[in-house]
Order: sequence, then C-alpha cells, then structure tokens
Amino acid sequence: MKAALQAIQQQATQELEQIHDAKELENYRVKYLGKKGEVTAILKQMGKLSPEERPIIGQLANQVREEIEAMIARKGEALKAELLEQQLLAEKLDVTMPGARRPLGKKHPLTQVLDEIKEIFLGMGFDVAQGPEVETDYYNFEALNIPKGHPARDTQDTFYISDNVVLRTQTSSMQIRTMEQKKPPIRVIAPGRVYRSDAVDATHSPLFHQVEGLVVDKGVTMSDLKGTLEIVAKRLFGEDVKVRFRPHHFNFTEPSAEMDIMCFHCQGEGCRLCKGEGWIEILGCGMVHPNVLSICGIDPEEYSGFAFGMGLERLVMRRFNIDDLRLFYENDLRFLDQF
Ligand code: 2U9
Repeated sequence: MKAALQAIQQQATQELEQIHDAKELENYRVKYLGKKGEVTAILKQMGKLSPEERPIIGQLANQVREEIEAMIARKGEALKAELLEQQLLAEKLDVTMPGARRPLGKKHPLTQVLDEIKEIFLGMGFDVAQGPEVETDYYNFEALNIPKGHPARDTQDTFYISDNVVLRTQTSSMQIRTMEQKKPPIRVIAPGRVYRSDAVDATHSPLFHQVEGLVVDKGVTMSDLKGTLEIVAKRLFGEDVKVRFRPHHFNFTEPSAEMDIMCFHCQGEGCRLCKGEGWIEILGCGMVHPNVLSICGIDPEEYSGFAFGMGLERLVMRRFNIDDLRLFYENDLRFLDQF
C-alpha cells in the first residue's frame, strides 16, 4: 500500500505537468481526490490493515492527499495568472494608434438652403411658424380669397381627403392662423411640405417644399416688399445680384408680382440656364388682399401687409445648377455628397 501511495504521488506529480486549463485540473482532482479517486480508494481500504500498519499508512495517505491538494491549489493559481496574462495581452490598447474615421453625415441640400433662408428672416425679426399638412378647405382656400368653384382651385391640383379636408397646396394656412391669433405687427415665415397632384418629372413632384412669408403692420407698402425681398435675394445669390419685379395675379394678393433675378450665368445675355431669358424667376409676392385681412379680423383700413411665396426645390436647383428635381428625393449619396 505504501508503494501504491508513492506511485500515486509520483504519477500525480508527473501528470500535473500536462494540465493546461481549469477543466483538466478539475478532472485531475476527481481522478485522485474525488469520491472514487485513487487516494480515496486507498483510504477506504485502511480497515483491512493491521493496527500497527494503520497509523503509518494513514499518515502517509494523508500526506499524499495534502500534497496533491497543495499541487492543485498551486496549479490553479498558476492557471489563473496565465489566463489573466493572456487576457491583458489580447486587450492591449495602443492609445497612440489613429482612430477609425467614420464618414460624417451632411445636411440635405434642401435643409441647407432652408436653414440659410430661416437665418436671413430671423435676422430681420421674422418668426418661423409651422402647422398641419392636412388642412380644411377654409384655411387652404376660402380664407385666401379663393371661394368654392373659383378657377384658381383647378390650377392647384389638390389632393382631397374628403369634401372639406385637403393636403395643403400651400403653407398659407399658417399665416392665416397667425393673423387670427396675433395682433399686428406680424412678421412670419412659414416653411414646409406642400402637396399637389402632379405627375413626377424633372421639374414636378406631388410633394415639394415652400417658404411663404407675411408682414402686416400700419403703413406697410409695396416698397417695403421690394426692399425686403431684394435683401433676401442678395443674401441668397450674392450681393451683386440684380432683381426685377413683373406684374402677376394671385387671388390672395393685390397688386401681385413675380420677382426675377438676373441670370448669374450669362449676366442677362440669355443662355441655356435661363432659357434665353436673361432672368430667372425666384418667387411670387404681393400686397395682402384686403379681403384676406378682413377674413382674419384685421381692419384693412388700418393695416396693410405684403406676402410672398417661393418653391424651395426650384430655388435650390437654381442655386446649385441642379437640372432634375427627382435627385432631391432619391437619397443617392453620390448626389448628396456634393453639397
Ligand atoms: C396670406 C396671404 C398671402 C403667399 C404668396 C405666392 C405669392 C407665390 C408660389 C411660389 C411658387 C407657390 O411654391 S409655389 O408654387 N407662391 O407665388 N405666395 S404670394 O401669399 C399669401 C400667403 C398668406 C395670408
């Protein structure tokens, strides 16, 4: 038995060298010290020994068990330290390495120019109003001096939700609400999405963006309109830009006009960009119709105002020389990256 114990100890010492992880170490513990382990088996046979042999072999067996326990503990510590070392090596971080660069997102060209326009008007004391894209017939048409059956309704190709509810064809409802709620002086712009039942092509889309504006106060005149819109044109297209106003007709303004800028490509000579005109149309405008002021509870004898409206897509197309409006909505990064 003594020889058997010595053989076990020798074998256990050798075998320990072959152990490389915690699982193997546990198997090793079970093999020698477990309930059915080799040392335990010897201890179980102690009863068969003579009373003289028993304490000698017992002491030796305990020594062997304690030695194996100590080896397991030492090996366990060594394995842990090895594991930690491996982890530290794997997680080593070189803080001097350059970081991985992520591509930076950009603002959509429509948003870029809209932000510029908002800044220009905010700088001139205007508020920015926002409101619903689904509107009642009253706010979209009636209050703008376009009664039921008026031919001006046909030109706007309206999407009807029901007899009395439409997708707004212009953002003017916001100026109507502003006039209903506030006393003059009023200075407000209303940017936003509008809808018209148009077939999609290079210059038309059933959804587009407008920026409209309204000024109402005592003594507001056509020259305030011209002065204000000329400043806006210069800020957007450069200080050298020349503007002109042509008479036009809108139901909600009287008199009405369209504002052109001199073609920045040919300086008025006429080229492909301005279709030979020398001038490029930028926006529509006019003095707010007295009927519209009255409908909103503002006395046209005491107050006057001017209003304007521009299509954002067309403006951005002119600004960046873009020839197809569909590019704005396709989310093609090769296009969007250029701005
Ligand atoms: C109120 C009174 C008057 C807004 C105006 C225009 C002229 C205009 C078009 C430009 C191109 C629409 O996007 S477009 O198709 N708009 O020409 N809009 S005056 O007039 C108003 C608005 C609100 C209460």
